[in-house]
Amino acid sequence: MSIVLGDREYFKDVKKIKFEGKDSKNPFSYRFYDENKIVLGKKMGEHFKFAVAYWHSFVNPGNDPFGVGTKSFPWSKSSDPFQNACDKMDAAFEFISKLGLKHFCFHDFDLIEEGSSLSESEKRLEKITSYAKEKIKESDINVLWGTANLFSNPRYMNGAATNPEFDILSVAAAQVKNALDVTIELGGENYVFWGGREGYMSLLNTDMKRELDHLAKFLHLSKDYARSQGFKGCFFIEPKPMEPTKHQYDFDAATVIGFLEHYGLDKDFKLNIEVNHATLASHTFQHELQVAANSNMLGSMDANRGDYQNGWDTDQFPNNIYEIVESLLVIIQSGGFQGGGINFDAKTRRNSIDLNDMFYSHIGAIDLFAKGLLITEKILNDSEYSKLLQERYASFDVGKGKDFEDGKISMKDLYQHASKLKEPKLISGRQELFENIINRYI
Ligand code: XUL
Ligand code: CO
Repeated sequence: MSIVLGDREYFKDVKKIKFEGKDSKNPFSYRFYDENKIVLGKKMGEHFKFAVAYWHSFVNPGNDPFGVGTKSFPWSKSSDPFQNACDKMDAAFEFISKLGLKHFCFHDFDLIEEGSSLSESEKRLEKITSYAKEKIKESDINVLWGTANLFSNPRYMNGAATNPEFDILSVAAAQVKNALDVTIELGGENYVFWGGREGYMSLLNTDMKRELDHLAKFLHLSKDYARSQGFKGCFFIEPKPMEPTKHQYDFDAATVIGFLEHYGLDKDFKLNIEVNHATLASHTFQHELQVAANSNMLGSMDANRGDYQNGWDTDQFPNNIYEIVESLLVIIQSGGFQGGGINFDAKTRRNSIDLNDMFYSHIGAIDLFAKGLLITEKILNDSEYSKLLQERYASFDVGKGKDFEDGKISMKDLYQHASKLKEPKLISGRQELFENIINRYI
């Protein structure tokens, strides 16, 4: 059966977004994002690999716990789920290409509505995958990562891979198998596991050790299956400390790295770090990136921001230049993302109901990262920042300090060195000076 692609234009008012330079007042232009500009040795576009999140932009109509959706999308109006899915995909590809981006991320049932049985869902996924393959072929848009939604269906109320019921765990496994098949079929570059409801509400009814063992087995089986199907990409775990469960098992980067190493998953899995998840864990985003980078596991990031006054995952589009510059310092100095890129896991506010709002939000965020990268380049190349940081550790570059780093000195050697010292001189951390240098370039 030959596939006929839809030809409706959904965003008629908007032409392709172009780079117009920093003085542009055109809200449909980039002021800093110049895809092919070489910055720090690489094209801007390659540093970032921006991706649009299917769920926030094309599926979620803006419902919240107090009210139904406010956004009436012109796609997905048919009573036929396949037609809806094709319309949604046409809109998504039009939007992504008008932004001049090359990637998107999806959950299985963002692509098409879940069926009433596993086999019905599987048929639907097969159909929309064929359609997506054609859309990918006729564009230069690819899948940054795919994933399975293992948290919306009521069957997952007690978790998926960590559910106390084996039958539910196996339904989750079937769903992951299908989502992996779709990701592989579409040439997806990576696959994400966000532990949607993998956690607990009360420890009283929870055997935590057993649930963690199950989660590790589940991830091993998923990885082995994907590899057996020829998947060469990276698997990412996305840490989050809470919400929807009181305590999520993938709490933060350090917890996840410990888990991966403990269960022998550290060769295949890296991390997808999300801004608002970091702040929910009482860390800065920069901290989480650095922890991942320390273990050579900085795979990808989900870009958004939280709200200083709210204690939940508000998933707002990023707009804080200080946070982005400090984060880019970590990302660039650790050699960039391994396999992944920057997925806009962010939603426009519930009252931002125009289609144009989807453009403003993405343009603003893309430009923020581009501006941040230009600032980062200046800080690293023109300022005394790197030198000052290096100097702070200069006592480990020579003599006994170097021997210590090289593992050539014992506890007794340290004792003898200390015994010969008077009280060591105190040296300032000069935090404000470091902050001033960053500010000089912002
Ligand atoms: C939830 C979240 C998810 C994952 C993908 O907080 O971030 O959207 O990124 O399941
Ligand atoms: Co996310």
